[in-house]
Amino acid sequence: MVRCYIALGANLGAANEQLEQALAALAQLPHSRLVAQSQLYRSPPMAGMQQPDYCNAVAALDTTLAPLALLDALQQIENQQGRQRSERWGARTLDLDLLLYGDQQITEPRLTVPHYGMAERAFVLLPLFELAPQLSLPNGDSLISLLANCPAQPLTRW
Ligand code: A4P
Ligand code: MG
Repeated sequence: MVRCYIALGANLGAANEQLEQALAALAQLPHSRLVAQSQLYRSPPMAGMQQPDYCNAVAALDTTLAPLALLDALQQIENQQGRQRSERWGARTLDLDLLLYGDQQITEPRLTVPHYGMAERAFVLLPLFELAPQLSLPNGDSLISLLANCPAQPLTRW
């Protein structure tokens, strides 16, 4: 089993219900075990986009699925929950990003791990810290140092 961390985000419809439904789907994934889930947080959209607030959370998943098989499974959950891919960073019913896959660094056309944006995103780092305060990235950066250097963002409990 490999310990993975998945970021969940949604800002359309009942965003918290989208996240709860996605967490239930993660718990049903084959060859996997949902280990923990953070609280749900509310955060304004990045870069001042004119969109509704996001509901964000992070889940810890142990899995024997290979990285691309896990990505397929995450995209299937997104699609089942009505994700329409239109503009980049557009409002979305559900976004599932694979943050970490054990201590692997992955660079494939479809998959970059660690997720490229995580170090700048308090709405990712804080829920991750809730689950794994001692965590370090494959490059050795500690989560706590990333949090200390992350741009401040308003983040509240959902
Ligand atoms: N892909 C590559 N690496 C990964 C990975 N580690 N995890 C590829 C997931 N996917 C990965 O993603 C585009 C492609 O990235 C996928 O086909 C996959 O092969 P996407 O989900 O279709 O597109 P996207 O989500 O619109 O783009 P992107 O770059 O993933 O957006 P972000 O960076 O996820 O940002 N503000 C707040 N407050 N909270 C948010 O959650 N989210 C976004 C989306 C913007 N603003 C936000 C939030
Ligand atoms: Mg995404």
